[in-house]
Amino acid sequence: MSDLRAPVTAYVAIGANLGDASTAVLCAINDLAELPQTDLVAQSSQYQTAPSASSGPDYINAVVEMSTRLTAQELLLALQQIEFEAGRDRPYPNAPRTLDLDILLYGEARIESTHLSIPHPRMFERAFVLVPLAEIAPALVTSEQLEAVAAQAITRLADGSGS
Ligand code: PH2
Ligand code: MG
Ligand code: MG
Repeated sequence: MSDLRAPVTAYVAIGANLGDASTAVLCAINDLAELPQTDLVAQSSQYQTAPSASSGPDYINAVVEMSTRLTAQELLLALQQIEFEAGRDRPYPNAPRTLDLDILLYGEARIESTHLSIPHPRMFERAFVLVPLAEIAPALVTSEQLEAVAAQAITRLADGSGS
């Protein structure tokens, strides 16, 4: 008998604002696509965004949709490993970072544990999450929610390498 869990649709936010942030986001998407028991379903464009309650250069942000048989906890550990391999340092909350990977949604799950809150508690306050999420999953974001973050600076970057 198979003990495979059913696949779950998860959305992950990607952010970086140190070093070559655009390449870091692309590499992270490749790493996410290679996670075990996981398929990458969709990826948003990259967006340049002003730091929000953070500092340093502008961020590059994106959101991906994945179909995964990993549990939320397993997915969290996998994301932390990718962040670690990208040189992520955590000197203080919201410090500039080489790579940040946050689970926004994991199926219909509602999780409140020490290390994991799903849905992400601040996702609806942030244009850098809602705009790329709306690009790949328009049914998940209302026009009122987008309107509420419309004052936040965000620019969609052209596809491709930009060279
Ligand atoms: N992430 C934060 C805090 N502030 N600002 C932008 N523009 N993009 C981010 O990814 C971001 C942020 C905490 O994770
Ligand atoms: Mg974050
Ligand atoms: Mg994070």
